[in-house]
Amino acid sequence: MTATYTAKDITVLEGLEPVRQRPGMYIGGVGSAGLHHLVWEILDNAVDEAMNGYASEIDVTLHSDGTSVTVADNGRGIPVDKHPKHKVSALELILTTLHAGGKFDTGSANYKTSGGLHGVGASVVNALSKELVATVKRDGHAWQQSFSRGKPKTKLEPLGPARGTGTTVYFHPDPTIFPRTEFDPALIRERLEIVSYLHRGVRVTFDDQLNRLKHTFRHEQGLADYLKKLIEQGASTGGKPVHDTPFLLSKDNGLRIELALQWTESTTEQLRSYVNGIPTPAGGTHENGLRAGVGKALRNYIDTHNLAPKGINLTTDDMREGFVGILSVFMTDPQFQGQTKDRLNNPQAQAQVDSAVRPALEHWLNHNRTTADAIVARIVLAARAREASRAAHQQVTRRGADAHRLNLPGKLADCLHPRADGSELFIVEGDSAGGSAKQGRDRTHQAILPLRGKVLNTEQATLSKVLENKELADLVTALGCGFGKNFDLSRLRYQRVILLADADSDGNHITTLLLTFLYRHMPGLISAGKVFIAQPPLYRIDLGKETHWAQDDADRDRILTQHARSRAQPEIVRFKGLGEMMPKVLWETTLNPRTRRLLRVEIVDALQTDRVIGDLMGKDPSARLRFIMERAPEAQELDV
Ligand code: 28F
Repeated sequence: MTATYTAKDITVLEGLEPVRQRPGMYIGGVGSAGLHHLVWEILDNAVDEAMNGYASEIDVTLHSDGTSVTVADNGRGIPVDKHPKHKVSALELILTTLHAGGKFDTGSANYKTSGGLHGVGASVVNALSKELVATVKRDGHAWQQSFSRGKPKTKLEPLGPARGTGTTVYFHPDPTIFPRTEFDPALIRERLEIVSYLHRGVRVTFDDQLNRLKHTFRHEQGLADYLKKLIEQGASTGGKPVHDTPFLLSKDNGLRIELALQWTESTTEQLRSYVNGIPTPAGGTHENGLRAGVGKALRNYIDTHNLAPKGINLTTDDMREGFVGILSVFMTDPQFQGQTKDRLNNPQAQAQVDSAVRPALEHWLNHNRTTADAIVARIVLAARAREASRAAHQQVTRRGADAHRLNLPGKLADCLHPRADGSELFIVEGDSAGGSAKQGRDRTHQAILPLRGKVLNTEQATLSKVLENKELADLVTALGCGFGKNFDLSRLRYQRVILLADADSDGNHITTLLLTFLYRHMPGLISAGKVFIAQPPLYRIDLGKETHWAQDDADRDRILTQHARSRAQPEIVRFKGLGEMMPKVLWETTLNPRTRRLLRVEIVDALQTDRVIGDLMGKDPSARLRFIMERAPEAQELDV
């Protein structure tokens, strides 16, 4: 039974001066993150009221000035009765004194975090706001009190009869404390959406008056909905789930734990964890407990049903590959570590999560055998991939630097001094082009690897397909630096990797496929600036004794315009393909470091690249169509 608490229960009283003297101590800093902590603090109080079962709605407004916010809940309303000793209302006490924990509610464990960055209480927000107005509806009436920089500007004033109950807090951060007071609507929206996932059933609305957008979030299925969203997001970039039904857990054993997880074909692990609704991107003991619990449950299942493949040992890393999960724990007195307090430290959380997850997951695996076997197959695949790339890796390292003793692909025409400065590997499309390149190159520094036809589109292929593809396996061996988890830039056998394909759309397609493979499986090669695209000429333009080379139609027209006045009649030859070129011409125009033009491949915006590659190369044709239609105006040539 919940004892009703009122003003008399507020004990420890401290002034707010220290907060304005050293705000960083209370909100981590006065930059954008600190500014947004003011929102999170007030929001957490409303969420707390919802978590304790008294509020079902939370409404957040970013006002059109973009620098003030209102948060409202339909909970019980902060008590307004006068404190017997301090002669002021509970509301005023709560907003003007820095008292330890948050609200005390014996009904359910009080999950308010105490101390540190989180749960510093609404009083800190008050101290750091040039204006704050609190409105309370309870006992059939409404009350309001205004503050400035933590000090009351008015008494608690009755606003007359009111229907319903709840608390509303409007605040405008103090520009003398925060250099910049513009809020980020996207950040607020994202956090509110997560609140609606972590607290299933609570209706969270966001009225973004700055952008005139209104959002409503409500997820009865909580984490299951959250996981579905993450899976849908990842599905187009190789993250298709390997089983339909996710594993869901909700349990209270000293701490409350909620979990949703699913395995996909992706090669990365995606785990989002929260403590009392607060994100812990740096992980912590709760995540360690989850990994331990999952590892043990899977190992027990595999051993019980004798599913371990012969000759390959399965590691916890193999179990994490393709794993997508959301872990949300609620506990009293969480301890956060690190400057930005984004890691959970409580030691007992590890055992508590582990002992909740392991038996539940093991039970689920044994009662969903088809799903369980699909998950085990995914883990075995990860193990095979790891073994394969390790074998390729050892292949290279075992034979040391001496390229000739390596069992390099037969098609590779290696250079005399791989690994030396200036050593380059040209990946050339097609055997005929490969022939011209082998003849025209500088053998000391330039190696040629001809690739037959179109390489596999790894964006749409599962990991096993990628590994079976001979062309890509040859490429990995020739490069020598492994891929995926085993990528090791220091093993790269050349200083530069140059993609050389015909100057037509087929060539562009090959280049894109290769870039997709490199970006997905050895992004380190690209981010180290090792990958280039050669620019072979599409036209040769002879003007009298002069010869000019054009990359494409626009280049050709520019050259012709430039020499419009020359008396000589221009002779134009269009190259059908690299294989058509005399080796000497290929050397002069494309291979010779002194005369050629190379494009260095760079990842400017990883997120954007990830999305574009996913759209362009992934399974979802509508995304590709959208991409093309959006860029059609700027496309010079569309080979359809
Ligand atoms: C917009 C932000 O801050 N909501 C809140 C409550 C409700 C109670 C409470 C809050 C009593 C004396 C500790 C009401 N009735 N939204 C919010 N809703 N605080 S903050 O009480 C504070 C305690 O100090 C509340 C009965 N018990 C608790």
